[in-house]
Amino acid sequence: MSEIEVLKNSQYYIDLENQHGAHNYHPLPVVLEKGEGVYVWDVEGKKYYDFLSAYSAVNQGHSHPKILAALIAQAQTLALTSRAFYNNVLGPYEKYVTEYFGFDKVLPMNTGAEAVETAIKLCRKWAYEKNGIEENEATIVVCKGNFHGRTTTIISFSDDDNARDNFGPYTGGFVSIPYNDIKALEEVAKDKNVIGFLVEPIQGEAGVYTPDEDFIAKAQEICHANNMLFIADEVQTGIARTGSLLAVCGNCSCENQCERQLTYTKPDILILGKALSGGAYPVSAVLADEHIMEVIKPGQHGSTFGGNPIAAKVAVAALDVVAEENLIQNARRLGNLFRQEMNRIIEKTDLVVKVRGKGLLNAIIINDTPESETAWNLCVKLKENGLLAKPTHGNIIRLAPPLVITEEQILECVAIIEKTIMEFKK
Ligand code: IF1
Repeated sequence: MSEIEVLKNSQYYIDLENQHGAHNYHPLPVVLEKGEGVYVWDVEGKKYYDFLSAYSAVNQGHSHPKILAALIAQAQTLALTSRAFYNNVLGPYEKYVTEYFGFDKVLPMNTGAEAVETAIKLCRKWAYEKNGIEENEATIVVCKGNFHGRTTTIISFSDDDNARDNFGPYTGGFVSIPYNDIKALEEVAKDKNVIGFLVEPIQGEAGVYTPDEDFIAKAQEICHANNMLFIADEVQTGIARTGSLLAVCGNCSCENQCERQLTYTKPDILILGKALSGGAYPVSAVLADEHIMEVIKPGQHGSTFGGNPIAAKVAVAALDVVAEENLIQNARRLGNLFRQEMNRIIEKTDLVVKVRGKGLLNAIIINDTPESETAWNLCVKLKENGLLAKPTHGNIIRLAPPLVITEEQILECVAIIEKTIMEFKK
């Protein structure tokens, strides 16, 4: 019997995922097939603006030709050696990325969570071997509302029940303080076993919380006054997303070639991921200066794919694109324009109460309870009008397009958002 041609529409693919895949996500009902720059297309051929950018992994735009060319060329040459042997790609990448961000050393990994785990292990080892902290007594400070990944250790210090419940027993050695609370950090830092502060310079998943202007700089001061390492998780905020090379760069915009302006707060350990590859390949990295990184000796940490030749070439291309296409300046300028336009819209509606963010990492707060479906339903309407976005928590919608977006495109997106908000019925 001839096979009836199954109509492979969106529902076909949604059903496949529901039937054969773990239900560890609740995606918006759209099935994507193609991406290019700021646009994605679904299987029915409908075109959308991507206002999530794969959670800030696709800062350089979908399928960037320069990044793909680097990936394809290296994949056709030498994809993976493991670190059992040297290769001719890793060293040049390590030189490039350490000079790009101003650190002595890099430890290459694959996912953001792996890089966060690496930073935690590095900080602990530094404390035991260089500061005489008693074995198993090391404590790292984290913030309430944090999101640093989903491994067992990382969710051990999460206060999001959904991310943490029933995954115990949990890893010890962490103490939690309110985000943006310098006095609380000062207090916990008095404990000699407190050895580090792991923090997102802007809390993305919590709802794009931007701290006080001087929070990061003051936090670093407290760390250094108490022999603690300042550990910046820039997996989501880094690589030009917030209108600076790094969110810890404060108000620098690299126009003056990053002369380490006063507003730059250099972390002791810098964690990168996501857009380090432009979304083309899992690439993450931990950067630190020699006096910290030297505590890791051969055989003490690593991963099969960490720093593989494809990852190395892709990361160089992805960082080249950030500089060549002035993505820092574009994110800063268009982020200001976007918030200005959103504030104009907020004046005309009571559906949205606030817009907040930095560069092109923004969020709007919907005038309803976090338990309501309003933010979700608004995202479904945005999808119908050609723009893809998704709520972070409850009533907060993250709005983060690729940084290659133009002024004309962002104004078109503002028009879509305005139309959707003004027509929306709760
Ligand atoms: C998911 C959230 C964002 C991160 C920061 C480390 C990691 C992430 C600041 C880990 C990853 C991703 C994970 C992804 C969705 C997304 C996310 F909604 F989960 F919380 F962006 F806000 N540090 N964030 O944001 O990096 O291991 O994923 O490469 O798990 O659903 P990863």
